[in-house]
Amino acid sequence: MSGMGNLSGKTVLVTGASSGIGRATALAFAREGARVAVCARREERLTGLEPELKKAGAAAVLLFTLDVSNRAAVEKALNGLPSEWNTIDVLVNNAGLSRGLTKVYEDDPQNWEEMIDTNVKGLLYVTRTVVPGMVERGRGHVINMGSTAGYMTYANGAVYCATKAAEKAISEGLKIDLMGTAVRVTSIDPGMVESEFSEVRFRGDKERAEKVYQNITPLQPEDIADAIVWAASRPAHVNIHTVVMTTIDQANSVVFHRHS
Ligand code: 8X3
Repeated sequence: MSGMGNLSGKTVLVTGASSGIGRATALAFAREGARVAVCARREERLTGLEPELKKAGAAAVLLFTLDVSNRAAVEKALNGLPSEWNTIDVLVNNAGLSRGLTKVYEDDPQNWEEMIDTNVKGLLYVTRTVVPGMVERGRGHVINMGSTAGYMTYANGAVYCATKAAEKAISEGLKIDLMGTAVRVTSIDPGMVESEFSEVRFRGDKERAEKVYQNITPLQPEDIADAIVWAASRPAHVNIHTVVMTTIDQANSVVFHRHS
């Protein structure tokens, strides 16, 4: 049922909303009757989302292009939001990516820069710009995308795992920093999710990407969106710190069950 819960009419910002978990999350908030602002780097992928968000039940929709790793662009876009959009109630720091699956001592440093700039610095830039308003208004919720990768490093994934370990530390620290305010902080930490994640990691190598999900039943972006909406819809005095979730076929970063 849309528009009936406590998210109805709330203003939600989802970064990296053009695909995968971000897109599914934007649609899930739309079904709750929220006012949904979405941003991503790829304008053409965002445009198609507008009618879908409206159809799903969004009370209002705002789309804008943003590369969260560009600090000046983040400040300009988020400080310049139209007045009816600048009171963000829920920020979903979803934008993120992995690049490469390689030994550190053989990797291309460009991969590290993209991951650290987006997953760590991008998250910080957006948070730094949005959270002061939440503190001032006495309400708000920051939901960060973590990963099981932040708990246990896997082979050839040192830097990606490091960015998610950083996300975990930043979420914990932000929660401490916000003590005494009404602003909540949640880290949603999934394992393997079937999205464009592996295709982006392998720079478009679909065959290699498909192998990642072969003979397992991965989580779907909608499963993560469910958890995000659940965390956001708890009563105001309840702070969900972390949600660690995997497919039934995954135990941790490295233990999988592959069907024969
Ligand atoms: C995504 C989880 O294990 O595919 O963050 O890297 S994993």
